Amino acid sequence: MRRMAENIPADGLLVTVAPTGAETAKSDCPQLPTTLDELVTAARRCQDAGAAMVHVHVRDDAHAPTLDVGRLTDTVQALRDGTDLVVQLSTGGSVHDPLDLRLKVLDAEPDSCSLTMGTTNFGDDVFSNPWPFVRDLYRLSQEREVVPEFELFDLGHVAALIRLLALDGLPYGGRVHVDFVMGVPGGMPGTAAALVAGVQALPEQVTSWSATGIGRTALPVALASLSMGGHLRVGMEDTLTLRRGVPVQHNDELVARAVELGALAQRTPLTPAQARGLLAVRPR
Ligand code: KMH
Ligand code: ZN
Repeated sequence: MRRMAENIPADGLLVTVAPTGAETAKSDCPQLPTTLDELVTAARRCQDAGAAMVHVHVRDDAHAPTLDVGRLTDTVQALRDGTDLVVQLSTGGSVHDPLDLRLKVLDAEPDSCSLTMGTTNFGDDVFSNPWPFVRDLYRLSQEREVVPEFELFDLGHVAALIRLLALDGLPYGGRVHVDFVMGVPGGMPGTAAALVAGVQALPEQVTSWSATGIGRTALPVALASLSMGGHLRVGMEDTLTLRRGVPVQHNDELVARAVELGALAQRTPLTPAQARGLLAVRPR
């Protein structure tokens, strides 16, 4: 792995929060932040608890996932007004979103965007990321100067990342940040063994990596990531319970737990400004 950016403490821990996602219905989880006000409040609380980046899925007035560019743009602006967080928009959307709309997400001018490195079975559905789409989205992110976070759901996605970087070069800003999304039914399991295999396979251009475990794999993945010096993503997109029978009420509970685990591993949460340096996002 290449050297980290200047002025980023070696013990720094990037905590990303994914507060909403596209899979959980508001009716099943009324505390899920789905309105703009709820999202900004949740993001602010998460920043206060130690998060430095927010991974955003937007909902419409009926609380259903949407990729409406007007809403995405307003959301980016509201998060910039209400927090200092690095704003990352999901280009994954929901499994039902068409590829052309997913490319349009970059019109909302986020700091960062997710970029999944291949198609994966996703529960009973398919999360479609054909290779030509991956390349189109990557080249668009370079053109628009938006820093991608490469989402790796499977070991094959690491191989695809190696191929992409060889063909199309480095992202805007020159740093390469990846996130292992583990424990999706159909993707790699949320285990320490799978994470070790993924990290060992990363190309040398990668400058930072984080991991998140879906559902009950959240804790094993977080502990495995910390044990290897990785960063953490947490949030209600991925995990709705703190432990069996104890629902998450606010995303900042998950952020606070990540910070506590980090403290045990002698890691200090990065500030949003430090995260901007780590990821080399464009100053806006
Ligand atoms: N909602 C999933 C189908 C991303 O945000 O880029 C895809 C997802 C990944 O959440
Ligand atoms: Zn997402």
